[in-house]
This record gives sequence, structure tokens and C-alpha cells, in this order.
Amino acid sequence: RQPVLSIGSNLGDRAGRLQGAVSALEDTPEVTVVAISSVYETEPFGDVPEDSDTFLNAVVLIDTTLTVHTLLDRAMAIEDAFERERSVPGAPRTLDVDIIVVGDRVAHDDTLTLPHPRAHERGFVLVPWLEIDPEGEIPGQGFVADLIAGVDSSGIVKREDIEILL
Ligand code: PH2
Ligand code: MG
Ligand code: MG
Repeated sequence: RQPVLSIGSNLGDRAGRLQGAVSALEDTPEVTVVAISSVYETEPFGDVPEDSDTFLNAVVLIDTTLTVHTLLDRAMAIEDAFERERSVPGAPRTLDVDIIVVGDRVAHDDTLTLPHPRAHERGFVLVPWLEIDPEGEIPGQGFVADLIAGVDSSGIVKREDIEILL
């Protein structure tokens, strides 16, 4: 099982936070980082305040023997370590770590929905994901390569000057 994670930040030292998130994932027992996409500067999308700053986003493929809920706990602990504020929905975030898909796993419970319910319409997820996983697929939605055709990716620009290292 190779879970696909989306990471994003639109507050403060955005690049430093994405790097910190990847390092924290790699430091997690039973988690191996398999691939990291380029970093993209992306226009705020969807349900965010109108004056939101642009995000840096990337997608990370991992390999793990952790259960999805343990992985989710770890993702939230990593967000907390970077002072993620949860009080205001849609507020600028220092760090967001989302589980996008875990193979063909489907989950709907209080804490986790898989696949991520909005990933298929988000260029900031699909564009970096396709880069590192050309066969990527969202169960019930289709292949990433096909889904990209249906989204607006004009506000998604690769930042050649930023690189996340393992
Ligand atoms: N995350 C959101 C809402 N909107 N837009 C961009 N560009 N990048 C994000 O990571 C993002 C967003 C909710 O988590
Ligand atoms: Mg999110
Ligand atoms: Mg989130």
C-alpha cells in the first residue's frame, strides 16, 4: 500500500514547513517516503477567505505498514508540531497534511474519508501527483491523468527554485 499525501502551507515560512513535514514523515517508524513531487505555487482554491495568500503545495508518496487511522494521527501530530491552528475553518494554515488515497481503500467515518472527497477537482493535488505517479488513480473518480483535463490548472506554477530533500 502506498498512500498518497498532499501537503500545503500558506502562512509564514511555507517552504520550510513543507520540508519539515516530509522530514517528519520520513522520521516516522514504519513510514518510508518513496517519492516527493516538485513544489508548486498555487492560487487558493475553494472554500478559503477571499484575501488568502497563495499556497505552496506538493504531493508525497509513502510506503507504510501503519493503519490509515494511525497514519492520520501522525499527519495531525505533524501539523500540530508546526503550530497548525484549527479554530477557524479555511483560515491560513502553517501546514496541512491530507491523506488523498490509500490504494483502493474506501473509508467514511468520523475522522477520515477516503478517497479525499475533493481531491479529484483540485489541480494543486492532481498536478504534483501526476508528476511522481503517472498511473495514479482515485477510486470512483478515475485516473489522475484524465482528471487533470477537467480542472483549471492555470493558477499552478512549478517553483523550480525550491526543492524538498529527503
Ligand atoms: N487547501 C485547502 C483549500 N484550498 N488551495 C490551495 N491552492 N492549496 C491548498 O492546499 C488548499 C487550497 C484546504 O485544505
Ligand atoms: Mg486540506
Ligand atoms: Mg487537512
